[in-house]
Amino acid sequence: MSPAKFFFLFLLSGAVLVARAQRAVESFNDGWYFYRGDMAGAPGKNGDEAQWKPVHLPHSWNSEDAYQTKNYYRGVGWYRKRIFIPETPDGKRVYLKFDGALLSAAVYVNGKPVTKHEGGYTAFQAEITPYLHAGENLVAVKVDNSPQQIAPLSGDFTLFGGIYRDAWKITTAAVHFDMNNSGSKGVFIQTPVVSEKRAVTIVTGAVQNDGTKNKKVKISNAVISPSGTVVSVKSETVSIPSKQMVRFSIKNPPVTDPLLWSPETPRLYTCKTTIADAVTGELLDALTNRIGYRWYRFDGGEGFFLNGRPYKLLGVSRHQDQAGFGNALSAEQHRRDVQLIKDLGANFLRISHYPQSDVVLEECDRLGILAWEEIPVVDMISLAPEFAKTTETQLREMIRQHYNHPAVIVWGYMNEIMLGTLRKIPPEQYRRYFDATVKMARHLNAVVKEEDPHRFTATAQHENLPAYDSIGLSPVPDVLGWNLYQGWYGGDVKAFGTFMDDQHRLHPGRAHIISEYGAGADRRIHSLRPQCFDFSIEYAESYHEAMWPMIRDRKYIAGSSLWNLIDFGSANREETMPHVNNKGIVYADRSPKDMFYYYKASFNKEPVVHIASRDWDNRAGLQLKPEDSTVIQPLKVYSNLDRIELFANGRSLGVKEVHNCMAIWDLPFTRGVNELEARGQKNGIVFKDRSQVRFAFQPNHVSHVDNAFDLGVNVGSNCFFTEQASGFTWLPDQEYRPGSWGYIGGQEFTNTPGRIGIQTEIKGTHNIPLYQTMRAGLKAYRFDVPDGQYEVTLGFAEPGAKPEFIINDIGYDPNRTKDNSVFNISINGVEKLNHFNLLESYGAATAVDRKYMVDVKNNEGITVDFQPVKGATLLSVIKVKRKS
Ligand code: GCB
Repeated sequence: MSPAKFFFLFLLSGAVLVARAQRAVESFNDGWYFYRGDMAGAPGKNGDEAQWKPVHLPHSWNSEDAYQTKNYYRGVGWYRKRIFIPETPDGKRVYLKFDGALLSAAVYVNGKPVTKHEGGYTAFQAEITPYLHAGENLVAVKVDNSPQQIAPLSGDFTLFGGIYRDAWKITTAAVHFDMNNSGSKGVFIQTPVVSEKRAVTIVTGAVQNDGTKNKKVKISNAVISPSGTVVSVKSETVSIPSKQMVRFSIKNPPVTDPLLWSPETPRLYTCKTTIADAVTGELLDALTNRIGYRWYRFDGGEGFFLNGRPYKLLGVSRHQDQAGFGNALSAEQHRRDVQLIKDLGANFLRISHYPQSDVVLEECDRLGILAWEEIPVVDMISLAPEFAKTTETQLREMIRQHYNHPAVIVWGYMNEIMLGTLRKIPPEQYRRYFDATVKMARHLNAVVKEEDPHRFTATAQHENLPAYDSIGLSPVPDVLGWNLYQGWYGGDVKAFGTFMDDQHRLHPGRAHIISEYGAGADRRIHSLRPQCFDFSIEYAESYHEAMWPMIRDRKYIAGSSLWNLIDFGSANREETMPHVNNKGIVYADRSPKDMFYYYKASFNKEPVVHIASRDWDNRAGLQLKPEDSTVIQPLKVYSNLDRIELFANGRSLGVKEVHNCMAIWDLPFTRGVNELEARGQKNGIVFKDRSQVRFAFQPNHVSHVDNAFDLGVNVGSNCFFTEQASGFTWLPDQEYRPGSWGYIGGQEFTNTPGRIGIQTEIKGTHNIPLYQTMRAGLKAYRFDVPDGQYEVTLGFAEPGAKPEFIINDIGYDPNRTKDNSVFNISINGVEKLNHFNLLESYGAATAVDRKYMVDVKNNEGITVDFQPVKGATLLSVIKVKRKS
């Protein structure tokens, strides 16, 4: 029997025979009680359970309020749990490990402080053996998510408080791997030399002897191939005095002809590291890690290389929350998200803006997704020494905890660090902040190199170039990430290409990743004439369809991670979906938006055919002439096949060539359900997609409408708006023409030049976007309807004072404000509202609706007249329903 094989069998049998002595890992998630707020004496035994709520980890106290208000609870929360121990652990050591508690935590056992942790996104563990006694013990954890000198100081994401990841109880023998190294496993695997011929594995770590006697131990490291064969074994024997720790470094014999790891072939070796009693052979501790043999580099001119070949990083960024859960996601929820990334065909994930669950990294290893992971130093730094300290700790913890994941290629340590600095710091203090920021960047960069010399460093910077370049920040990291939003927060999307080409020309040696780009997309909003910042699905699609080819075709761009995979919680945002950033290509419930399939078709070789109508499967359209039996609207199919044929209600609309992974038809929709089918072929095999669109007709000519007439208009907007609850669609606004309907006079209102509407949360409605757009200064709104009785609904919102500062809104203008409006309204000459003062009666940003019954006689139609008293007249919504 070969020594390697013998060793493996030994490991297996050892595991069975001496299982008692080995480490036991057990979840510590159940039976907790939670109290929101601070409480004197909370770590002790108060018998006050009635005030506590039973919870199960992962848990966040902001899973609801942070999706409803920007003033979500940021403060202290206590967790308590009783544990019963039949007898004090005999020679064993007991540890508690918390995978994540945001933002800081303090652990107590039986009323005594055990450990503190600062940083909401890295794990921590502590030994509790000395605090335990036989019988009942009480574990208490104080968690605090109020602002502290801990990154992030701010950011476009919610700081959901709580013990929001798993907790574990780990029991070890007296001799064990180091349990006191920044929440890591205490064993670190390096593969410093990898080629197609050979791969070198070095395992370093430390062994602690907590026993009362000196111990001679054998530390062994076995590398096991993906098919289960032991391919390399190496051991060393060391003596460890009682209560001492000894470091080790084992260099295994190289693995020859290694099976390489890559996104296409994510082949994982297993690395089993053990400690055995050198005299009796008793197995004392064992750890298993995964190895992926791969090598890679970045090149300023040629982009990224994996295993010696040019390789484009096709990627997404991901935040870790889900509406309804906050950040308290189960392992299964995290796995589902990584699978989604794989399904997309991506090979790269920017784990933004903070370290995420180890499960995410495990899945990246397993599925083959290269990762950039970063610490949450976002928007700006603080000059306080505690901030520097907690930041460095977060960085070291992230690296040590996720060191053994082959998926990781880049460690990041700053995101848009000039954005907050320039916006929040008074100019006279700029210099101090600039200097401190550069100093911190250099230091953090050096910390990464010290911790992990084999990986690359990165920062992500926003478009404001001079800020980063002039202070010397841009050259610090190995890889420069760019968060670029031309075509969203302002400017034309095409400006992206020229911007990057300039950068490349100026700094030909720099490696670039497009670490963010994206556009908001709200399923309820659609447009046939999409515009920047209208939040329509169609604008976001056109933006991505323009961006991706520009990235793809620039060889010097190593890759990209679009912003964002999933709509995520950002309590401070007040766009069409307040408290959510809706730039996801997937909805919060993880159902894909249609544009997911644009990327799926672009990233994949396997055939994709997707009718891009799922986001708009309940449409309405304007019937131009009363006799028209169809209404024409565009219908797009995303595909990576050469040609697609589209069928509507069984009739072919012809074959179209696919360009940039899409083909578009002018589709004559009929009233009611339209059955659609798209077909393409590859190598003689037919690939199909089917979907349905329900279509409602709305008349342009209204002089003969019957009782079914019910027409709503999204006044002041180019967009259709479909109410989720009822499926009713409001049409885009239009100018009045005789025989038809529309506004007379005025203009679309915005309080920010270049924007559409207002970005302020509107109170009192589920249909916020309807009220965020409006027409100001209009004279009248007119419907040329026939005589009869009608219900006329008018909807308003007063934009009022300037909106609150949102740091990530690059287009934010601190001066935007509006005088409040006072106006009169009459319908067909009858006064309905006199000195209507929205601000005074309802307050700003509040949806106000009025319904009126109107008898139309003598072919007068309906005219709603607006007469200003002060400021401009306003209208957000109008709806006319024929009653009889
Ligand atoms: C950025 C930030 C990110 C924001 C994003 C946005 O550049 O890095 O945290 O969420 O922009 O959507 O504005």
